[in-house]
Amino acid sequence: MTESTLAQRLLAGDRRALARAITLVEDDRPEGWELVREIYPHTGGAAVYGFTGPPGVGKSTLIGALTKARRQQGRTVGVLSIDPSSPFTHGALLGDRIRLTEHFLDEGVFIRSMANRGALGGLSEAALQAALLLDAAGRQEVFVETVGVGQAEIDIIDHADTIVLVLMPGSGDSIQALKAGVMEIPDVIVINKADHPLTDTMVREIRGVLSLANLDGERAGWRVPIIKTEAANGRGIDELVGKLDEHREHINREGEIDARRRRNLRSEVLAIATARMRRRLEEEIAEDTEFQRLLDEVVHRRLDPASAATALLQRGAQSGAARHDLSAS
Ligand SMILES: Nc1nc2c(ncn2[C@@H]2O[C@H](COP(=O)(O)OP(=O)(O)O)[C@@H](O)[C@H]2O)c(=O)[nH]1
Ligand SMILES: [Mg+2]
Repeated sequence: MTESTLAQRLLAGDRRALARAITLVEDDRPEGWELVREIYPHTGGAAVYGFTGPPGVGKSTLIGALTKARRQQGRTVGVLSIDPSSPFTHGALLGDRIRLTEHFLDEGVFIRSMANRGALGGLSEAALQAALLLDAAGRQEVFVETVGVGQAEIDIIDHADTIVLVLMPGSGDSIQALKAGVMEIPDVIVINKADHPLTDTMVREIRGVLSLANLDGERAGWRVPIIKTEAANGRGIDELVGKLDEHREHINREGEIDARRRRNLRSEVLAIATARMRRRLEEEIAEDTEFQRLLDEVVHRRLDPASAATALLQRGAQSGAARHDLSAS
């Protein structure tokens, strides 16, 4: 199979081509990056939603319910799960009662779990590429699931058009999430498992945290809604779908989506460049005796780390070694 055929098949929406393409980027294969280069001009059409929150709150179940709702609207769906602890496997959400078999059999739904592999910039970067592939393949709605916020260098969640923070009542984890300052991140907050008696307490707590952080007002004309759902039985899903659509309308108005995407792409370009520079530097010093001597100086407290870093960079600049082509991945 030549690259161009793969790209053509992908652009035509071929699911097998899509699966193969995602494997290429997941494995950090040069053909994968080439493919993304080729299809990139055809991306930007998908609505990308990021779902984040502690494990077990019901993100996957929620995405399952949203997938069903979107299919009923006749929209095609792509799901990317970057959650090593509860991956989607064929026919089931691993270790879970919720079956997504119906979706796996539906041509209009493409579900993929991404494992932790050593791609440049890590799993999140691979996931970003995968999201582009889904987009190019014509998936209208792309749901991305990740655990936690802000751990990775390149955080896929930052690249969604709409970020949904999912929490559940009565869990210490959720309170942790509140404390971790993640409240600035979401566009929509979902309290799932809302059949729990502590749900309204949780909603009040979150409102409190939002107002303490001065986030309870309008941010760029948008007030973050808190929505109660029971993903497992579909309760609240209609309201969530409505809010997601409202948010999309909001960001589409006045070009807010362009500003958002520009900001995200800026940080992605910087993150990839940083990862490459770091890799190049690591390669340079790997068998460098002079660097070892420099390090000895630091270890023996004759030179401080910052001065050693300055010396390392100056030396690189002088030799020109660090300047050579950073464009190859
Ligand atoms: N009681 C209740 N359980 C739910 C609800 N939504 C999901 N669950 C269950 O919570 C568990 C974790 O769900 P999952 O979607 O895997 O959470 P994730 O780790 O955030 O993706 C599963 O056993 C689900 O069946 C809900 O609305 N109510
Ligand atoms: Mg999950």
